Amino acid sequence: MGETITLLSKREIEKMRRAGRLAAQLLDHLAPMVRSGVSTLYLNDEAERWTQSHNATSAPLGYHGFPKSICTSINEVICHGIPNAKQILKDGDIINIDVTLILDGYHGDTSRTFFVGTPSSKARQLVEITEECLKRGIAAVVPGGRIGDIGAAIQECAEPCGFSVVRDFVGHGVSHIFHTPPQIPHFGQRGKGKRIRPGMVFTIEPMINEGTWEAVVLDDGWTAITKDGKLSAQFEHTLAVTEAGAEVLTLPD
Ligand code: EYF
Ligand code: CO
Repeated sequence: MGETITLLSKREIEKMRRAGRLAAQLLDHLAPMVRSGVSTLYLNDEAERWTQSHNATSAPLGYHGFPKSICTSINEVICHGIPNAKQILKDGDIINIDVTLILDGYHGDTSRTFFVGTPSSKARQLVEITEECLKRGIAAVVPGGRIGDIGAAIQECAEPCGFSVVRDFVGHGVSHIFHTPPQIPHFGQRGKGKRIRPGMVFTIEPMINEGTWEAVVLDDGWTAITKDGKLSAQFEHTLAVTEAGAEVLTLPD
């Protein structure tokens, strides 16, 4: 028994493709604005303006009461950082920008971690390995395989480098609904978990930490930070399972 995983039709996947492409284009639009001296509220407001101008809406705004249009997670923030006028980017920061937009009723959910100016060598290594973790997770998406294969591939990429995989936040099914089954843990065992089937659409969004994997949520009720205050990085794609493997939906073109 368990929760039902909805398989999307070809028509629905085409709508997810359009939403995913637009979400990736939004990140491309924001990328040159990630500079020292810029506030995270500026990035938020630019994302909101650009999204509306493309006939789409920002899914995070008001979702479970979330107060802004995007998540901006700097340095030790794992995820769900809230944009703020007083939070100014500075040289050496790393920042994850997580966008989800709704186009024609369907969601595109993607994030990248950016460098502000010149990163430390540890920050560069963490961000590069986190992006590689996402690629290895996507490569593990094979019809007939198991969801545990994805997390196992990610753990095998992160942990030999001395990094840890966040447990408390996971990837998710996504469609006309922002978060649906299945959950996609970024840790696990090969051959365990639900079977991966064509028509499934879900995100993989590994959060990889420099130190402990443990997270703490701040008093604002949203912002998750590393328990030891060390760095965290994240990359995310939305993908559709096909007969051949995974089609990444959140590429810019
Ligand atoms: C209920 C939110 C709800 N949740 C998830 C709401 O999947 C996401 N990004 O890839 C994702 C993005 C956002 C999000 C933005 C706002 N929320 C946040 C934190 C806790 C919570 O509990
Ligand atoms: Co997501």
